[in-house]
Amino acid sequence: MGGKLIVFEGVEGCGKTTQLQRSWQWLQSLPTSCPLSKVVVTREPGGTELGLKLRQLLLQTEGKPMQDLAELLLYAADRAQHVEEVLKPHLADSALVLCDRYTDSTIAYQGYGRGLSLGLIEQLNQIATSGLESDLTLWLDVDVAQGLARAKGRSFFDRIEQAELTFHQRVQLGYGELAKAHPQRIVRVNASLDEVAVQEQIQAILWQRLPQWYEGWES
Ligand code: T5A
Repeated sequence: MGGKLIVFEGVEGCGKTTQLQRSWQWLQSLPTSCPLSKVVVTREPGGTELGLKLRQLLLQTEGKPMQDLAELLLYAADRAQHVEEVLKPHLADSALVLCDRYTDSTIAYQGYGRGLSLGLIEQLNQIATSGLESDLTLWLDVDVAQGLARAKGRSFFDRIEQAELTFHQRVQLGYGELAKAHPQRIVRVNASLDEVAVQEQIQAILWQRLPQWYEGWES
């Protein structure tokens, strides 16, 4: 595949959606001589029509509590659809794909957060993605309480955001472990700073990676 997959990850309120949009705008603004065919923005859950319905089910606060295993399988279903319908076609078309959350979210949230088997999750991730990994994952690392305070600033606080603090702390621990285990793929960004300072770090990382990915890229 000619394209590259860049994933934005982190705990609630880490600012990934904000930074993904800013990165998209910056990449679009680069001179046309830069060899990027197109830059695409997508997300999990909810990057497809089916995924939007699954996202609604996953984040709604009404009804009986969702079983952890049911939650895991719904995220896997969303991913299986997203990989085939969105990611693979765009990557085959040499796009640079910016994705809000991917496989590491499931390891951090359902594995470290809910305590489900990491081996099972890795197997499911493998099945849902048919082995498609990110080329770069930007882990926006922010203190859990700081992130939740940012998220609380919005009117709607979804089912997962409502989980107890210790759940979010386990998720954060999961991201730390993942970053240690995959130092090439996962790069930590200090997300406790203001939006501009966070974006500067991301641009510096991308500025290093792009010439490695695209022949003829002048940095
Ligand atoms: N999930 C997902 C799983 O459990 N398993 C999985 O496999 C997957 C794929 C939905 C939920 O699904 C879970 C994780 C999530 O709980 P989501 O749509 O990514 O996933 O939901 P959120 O994490 O809630 O994402 P959000 O888009 O809502 O939050 P972000 O991306 O962390 O933050 P953002 O950019 O929207 O910013 C939040 C607020 O902070 C401000 C923004 O203006 C905004 O108000 N902000 C800052 N404030 C100060 N300083 C900065 N640097 C700031 N950056 C942003």
